[in-house]
Amino acid sequence: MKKTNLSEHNAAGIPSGEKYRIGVVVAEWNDNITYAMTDGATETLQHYGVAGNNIVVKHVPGSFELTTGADLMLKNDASLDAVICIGCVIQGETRHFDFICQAVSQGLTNVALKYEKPVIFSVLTTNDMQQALDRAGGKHGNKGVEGAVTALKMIKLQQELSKK
Ligand code: RBF
Repeated sequence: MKKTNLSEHNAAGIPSGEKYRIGVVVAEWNDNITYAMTDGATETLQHYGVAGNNIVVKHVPGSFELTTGADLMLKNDASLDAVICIGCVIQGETRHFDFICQAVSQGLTNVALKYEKPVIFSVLTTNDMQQALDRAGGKHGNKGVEGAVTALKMIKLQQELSKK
């Protein structure tokens, strides 16, 4: 069966996070959404063995600032294995949406390549609030949970490849 919703993940394929240290950067815009995603992410990390004191949560004003937030975290804490970036950008009447989405997706890619560490794009880009609610613990799961699972898988991949 094609898997479209990682929130219903298969525990068998998910690495243990026991030895991992993970940053979470959270945008405060649309915080009813981003805080629910953050809860989903941190609960999932702990469920898979990441110690509470190895989950470092920092807040930034809006999704545009996620890039700087992730960069600062990786620059100042070399023991982080990955950073999960959580935001919610909702389409408004102006083109602001396009600029923020473009900047943050490209910005986070650049940070990942700069530090050679997984930087996870858990940013909702929706037409309206209902679509965001549906993805922050609603009918389409919780994309924060998916971000956590993705981080665990990417750290494992990086560690496997860097041993060779
Ligand atoms: N930040 C978000 O995370 N989600 C949004 O939907 C969002 N919409 C914005 C709309 C406008 C018109 C402006 C000016 C900012 C918006 N921001 C949003 C904030 C943005 O990410 C950033 O914090 C500010 O532009 C300051 O750099």
